Amino acid sequence: MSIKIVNGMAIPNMPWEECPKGFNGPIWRYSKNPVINRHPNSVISRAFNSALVPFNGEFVGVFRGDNLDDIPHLYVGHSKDGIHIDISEEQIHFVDKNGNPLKDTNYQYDPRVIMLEGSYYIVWCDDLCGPTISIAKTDDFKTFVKFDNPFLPYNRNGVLFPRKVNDMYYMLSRPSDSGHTAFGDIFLSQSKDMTFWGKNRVVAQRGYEWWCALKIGAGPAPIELEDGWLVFIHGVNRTCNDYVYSIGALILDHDDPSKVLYRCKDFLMTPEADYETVGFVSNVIFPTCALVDAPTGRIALYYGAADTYTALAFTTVDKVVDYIKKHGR
Ligand code: BMA
Repeated sequence: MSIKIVNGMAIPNMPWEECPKGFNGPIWRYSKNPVINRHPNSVISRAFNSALVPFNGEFVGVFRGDNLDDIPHLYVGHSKDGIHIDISEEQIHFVDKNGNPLKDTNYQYDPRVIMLEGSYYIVWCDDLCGPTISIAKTDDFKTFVKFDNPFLPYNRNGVLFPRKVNDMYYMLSRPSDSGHTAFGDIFLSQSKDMTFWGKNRVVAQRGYEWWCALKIGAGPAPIELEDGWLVFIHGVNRTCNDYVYSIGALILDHDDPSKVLYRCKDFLMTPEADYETVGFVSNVIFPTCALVDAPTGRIALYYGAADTYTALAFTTVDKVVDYIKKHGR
């Protein structure tokens, strides 16, 4: 491994499969995908666009579960191996900073889980008279303390950096409209306290390339490298049959992540497997979580497939960074 992961940890028990012989792409699918099938429990019809972290030698996560009325809520899930995941049937109920229960919002979706300063932060799309970003903090995945409405609507995709940069918390987001949003660019916002966000910068706009010509948005929490931040993204093509979501990547400047050092002009992965091309929303792959084993540079990338399944793909930091640079613009 030649590229060093900074502030990373060893996750020797995370899911892993070697690249299949003869496969030339930058990311390869887990041979036993999907890892979460339809109806993972009695209250959830589909669980996808979700995130796991290492926790006490095992894994814990926050999952988007679309209920039997199609409305998404957030659920805690536990796993010993990152593959067999036991999702709770009781949705997460948030409390305020004094521990008082908050009224459940109408829906919650696309959670990211970020380890930061020894705690875990959940960032997701919430309802505040329309979709926008919420943030909560937990130490035990039992009590989730919600910050006081940090973002205005509409914004459906928030991703926090795993540490302060220049003494500020950094958030990537994708401002949107209240519906299926025929536009989307990645912005960076800064905060001293997780509640008041500003100093907004445009990081990357939808592309000339067709796979990301309609919108782009950040995926999992950025991965810190010695000289940059590796960010997996989703990119959307508008075809005559509807939106197609692929996975791409950016490398942002280490000290000023509003600057893009490399942007991969080609997708890293596009919907091709049956569980990606056929489902509740066909032709969608949406990355939301990356487990990274710092000593080996192995990356296990979790993504929602067809808004129906949770799937897994693998790469290494060397392989993907090399690909981004060779296919960069
Ligand atoms: C996006 C988000 C995701 C969803 C995707 C495809 O805008 O709302 O939750 O996976 O659309 O439907």
